Amino acid sequence: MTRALGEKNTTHKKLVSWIDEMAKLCEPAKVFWCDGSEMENKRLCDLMIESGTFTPLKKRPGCYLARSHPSDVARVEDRTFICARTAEEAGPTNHWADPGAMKEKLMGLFKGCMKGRTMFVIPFAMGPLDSPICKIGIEVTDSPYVVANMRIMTTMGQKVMDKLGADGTFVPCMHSVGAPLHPGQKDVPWPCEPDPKNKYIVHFPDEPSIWSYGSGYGGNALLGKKCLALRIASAVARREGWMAEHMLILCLASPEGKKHYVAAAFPSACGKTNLAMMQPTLPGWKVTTLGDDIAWIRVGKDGRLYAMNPETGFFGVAPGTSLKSNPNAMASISKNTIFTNVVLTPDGDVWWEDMGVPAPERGIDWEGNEWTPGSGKKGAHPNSRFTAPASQCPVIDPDWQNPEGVPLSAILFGGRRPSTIPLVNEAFDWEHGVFMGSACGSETTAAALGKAGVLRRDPFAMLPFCGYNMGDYFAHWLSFPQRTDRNKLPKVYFVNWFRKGADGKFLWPGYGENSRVLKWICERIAGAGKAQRTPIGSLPAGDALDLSGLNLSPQDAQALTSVDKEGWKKEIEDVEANYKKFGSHLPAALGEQLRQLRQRLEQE
Ligand code: TSX
Ligand code: MN
Repeated sequence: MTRALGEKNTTHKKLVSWIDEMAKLCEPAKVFWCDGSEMENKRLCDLMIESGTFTPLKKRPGCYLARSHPSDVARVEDRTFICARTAEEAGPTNHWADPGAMKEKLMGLFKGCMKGRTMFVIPFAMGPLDSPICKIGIEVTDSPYVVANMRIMTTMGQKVMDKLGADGTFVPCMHSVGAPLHPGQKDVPWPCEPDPKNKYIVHFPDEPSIWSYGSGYGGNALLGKKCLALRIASAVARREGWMAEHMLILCLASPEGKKHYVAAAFPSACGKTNLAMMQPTLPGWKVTTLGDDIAWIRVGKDGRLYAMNPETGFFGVAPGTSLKSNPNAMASISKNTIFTNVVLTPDGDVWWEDMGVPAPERGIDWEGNEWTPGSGKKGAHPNSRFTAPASQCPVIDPDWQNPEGVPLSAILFGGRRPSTIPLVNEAFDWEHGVFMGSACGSETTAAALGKAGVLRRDPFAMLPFCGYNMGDYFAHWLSFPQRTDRNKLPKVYFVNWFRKGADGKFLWPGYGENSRVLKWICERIAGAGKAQRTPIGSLPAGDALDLSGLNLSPQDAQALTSVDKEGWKKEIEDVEANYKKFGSHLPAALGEQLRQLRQRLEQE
């Protein structure tokens, strides 16, 4: 049997009838069932070259540049909704909307929204197909750009359809750019809804299903990622007894070859992708990468926590990515990569700010205009991106697609904290670790929305991604000692690469030197590393951090690993103020952690 490109490729009755129903609603010119093949991808990329969406890059095989509409450059948090039954279930950190009223609104928006366009049906899986927590989704979209990106970021195509079979379960994910094409109307390179008030990123965690309208960009449109693998998955994981987290996963191997798997959560602009692919400066130590953004974590048969990356690609921020900050990311994007909103150079390559190579004399900026480095304007958008296959990362871990995941030795939380917070702090126990996660936060950088230089609490780096009441999410984390032997749980740490001295300069060199911190963590896990017990947690003992060959003054080393008592008193007040918004949903155990911390500090 041969099948023509785009023809139906399933016998799944519920899926076929849902697609029929969606086609009736959206009124596309045609329906295209994706199989994920090389030939299909080539066809779609050629069509996008023709429509002006894609510019092929002469200097990089299999690479394309896309420029978005200037109004469609980032996730739209204020247009993101959780449609739980009650506002209380969505909680104080989410925008809630009544499910019935929102469904009605969406029916109106999606009515005829794909006129003149092709409706693509994308079968995708988050996680290896034979993982016990793999989830299959079907994304329906009128954007070929979304298809090409989903092909890199997820397990996508015929193998997923085959796994789904005739009656498997899937998460319906509806997406439209919200720009129907009327007869005779000329298409644009990046169709979308220009009115920011008319975009909707909507989650129905109880069904579960996802509806996204008006944006073609990243997390708004690639529905497997933030929408499914974090917001929906976090709600499902709570019901099923596992965790969906905004975490990188790495493997650290010691010179003796002992492997430790570590998951780490950081708010945005802390260099999560850089840490995931880090090159240790300590001789003999090796880092391999399992993921840079999302970790699904469950209790394994042996009672340990196993982490798995549900994605297959990196959707990374381009500006700042260089051979210096992240050589492994630079190698990952040398081929088969989609670039969005970066500079096009005259020789058919890409460029962005802080790429570590001289800017071209002239180029085309992210808005499609002639650009010179002297113009005073940025050439690449600060949120410009690369979409690259994880398999192309030179240090991808051999177990990155192991369906069982990898056993975690440690969980790290972190943030951009210029003062008070030490370089590394080990939690006394699981509950203290959950407290650290709940107190996670970062000083905003110029690139972020709103003011720069103010502390924003971002519990577990999940503020925009938790699909239910965050107080209940804290309680879910606290439930893990009841799900397994607490001695088998990973140790928890809070790290801060961003402490500054009185002169306003970073005290810690960061990047590959962070291996010194990871080494101490490994030694602690092995039971050897020395620590000083302080009121805030266990810090490295005076000589416990390997600082050999580092040009770090004893005063700076001391500042990085000691307790700033006055700073911590302020910290406690701020965490307590942040806790207030959770009301009765705040677990008593966290109030207790706060009380004990305050007491320990006062007893000093
Ligand atoms: O990614 C970063 N990491 C983690 C790397 C494995 N960044 C970049 C953050 C923006 C995305 C860092 N920036 C890190 C870090 O550990 N540390 C810093 C702060 C810093 C910046 C520049 C220097 C040192 C520290 N440069 C010099 O001292 C020369
Ligand atoms: Mn992220």
